[in-house]
Amino acid sequence: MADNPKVLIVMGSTSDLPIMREAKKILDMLGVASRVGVYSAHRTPERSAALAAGAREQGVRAIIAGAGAAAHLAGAFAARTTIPVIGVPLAATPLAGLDALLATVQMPGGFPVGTMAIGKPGAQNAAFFAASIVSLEDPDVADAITAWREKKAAAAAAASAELEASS
Ligand code: RP5
Repeated sequence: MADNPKVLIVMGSTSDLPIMREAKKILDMLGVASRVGVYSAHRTPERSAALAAGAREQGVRAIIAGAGAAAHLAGAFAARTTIPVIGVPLAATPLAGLDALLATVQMPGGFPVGTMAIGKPGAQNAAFFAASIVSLEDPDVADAITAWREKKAAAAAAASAELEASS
């Protein structure tokens, strides 16, 4: 666990971890210090509120909040801090994440939650988005994002060259 995390990754339950772990992997790969924890908006509201309220003075630059069902975790964090909050809706009920998506994205004006896609791609993009925020003051992180994209571009071009050569 990082001592001075730039990004907090919070989730409503340990059942969210298999997906939210994807965000941690991306941040580690980009060299962004992060901290992961379970902070429920309804099971542990005071604990969650305290983390949100203290985040700015601890140097945190973005908070990623993943939750399923009537997902109010990201909104609860956005209510208590003015640093960017990024929401990841998770599939935890028979509604397959649509419930969490609508709950996360439909924040009233003034309390924004930058809402990503449902599930794994959302967790991954939440990490890239948080890293982009950190990159505004850390050129090494900007370089790491660029290097990752260049690697992906090279892999796509190589795959195409192989396909074209064999067709
Ligand atoms: C939400 O309820 C959590 O974020 C999780 O996605 C969902 C189910 O939680 P558990 O019952 O698995 O703990 O608060």
